[in-house]
Amino acid sequence: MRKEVVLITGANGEIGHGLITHLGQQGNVNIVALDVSPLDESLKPYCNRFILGDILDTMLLGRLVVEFEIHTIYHLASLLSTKAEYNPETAHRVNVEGTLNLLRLAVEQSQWQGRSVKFLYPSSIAAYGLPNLEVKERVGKVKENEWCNPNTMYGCNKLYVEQLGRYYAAHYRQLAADHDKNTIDFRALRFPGLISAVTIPTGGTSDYAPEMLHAAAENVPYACFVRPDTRLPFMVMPDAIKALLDLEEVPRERLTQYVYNVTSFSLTALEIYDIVKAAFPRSTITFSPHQSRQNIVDSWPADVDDTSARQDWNWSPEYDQQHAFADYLIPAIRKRY
Ligand code: AKB
Repeated sequence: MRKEVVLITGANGEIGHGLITHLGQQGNVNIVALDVSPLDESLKPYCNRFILGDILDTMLLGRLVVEFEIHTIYHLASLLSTKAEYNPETAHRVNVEGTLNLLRLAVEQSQWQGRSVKFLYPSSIAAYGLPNLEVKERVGKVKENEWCNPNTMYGCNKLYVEQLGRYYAAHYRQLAADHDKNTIDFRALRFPGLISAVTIPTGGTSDYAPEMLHAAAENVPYACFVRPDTRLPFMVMPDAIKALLDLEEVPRERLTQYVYNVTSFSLTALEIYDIVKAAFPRSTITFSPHQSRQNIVDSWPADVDDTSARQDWNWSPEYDQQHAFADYLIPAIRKRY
């Protein structure tokens, strides 16, 4: 008999860390983790198996089918927005072709199991693209189907994968005589910028917020790469994990869409600076905008409308701005350094 497991790709990433730690501590699922770099020591006790490998390696994914009965996939592996701009074609391979490999794996698993396999996918505010700052300020909160004209390879990849997920869930091989409607149960979240007390992201463009906070706590000078008035929506990592798990749990018939915005609070870089300075008065933070990265952040919305998630599956973040900094980020980061 094959073992029933949850597969988590991108295990070493920020969300991977949070998710594996949370699921591992609950202890009621078997976790198979996959990443291109060796698994972080802190995650080892929570994983039943770690596989060092690439999601582009189809032989490796094929071997997973032989060994495991995968009922849920959290496909977290991705090249983030800044990194992706340094090699857009590589980003496309990892973010799109890699995801296609996982979608095929999910289809194969669902055929073996005679039931649909849940596929949880973290999309992003990078899927949006606003033409200029005047529009960004004017539109405020954006809905899922508005302003989907991303300016980055990462954003294009996220938007396309959302569509691929919808296709695999509803129309995959629609002309085949044995066309099966219940192949993949695809569910995606458009996350805002994420801030964790435990890990520092690499290669993102919303990273100035966590970087500012961690650098201040470590007493290392930090030059913020966006202007003080730059506004983005954010969420702390425990709420990102909560959103993924809440969405995973909800019965399919309650979901009216495949992709949901989720968010918690919206802040300017200056507001983040003020909070960080108040907590770490000796920190040295300056603003030194990097024009190209600034342009990317300027094309992302100042806030998102998560009404659909609130209505369909009672989404609500546990941490508002005050609670996020005062009760989670600052105490945990202070302890860490
Ligand atoms: C990035 O900056 O690339 C990510 C994101 C907003 O998806 N944090």
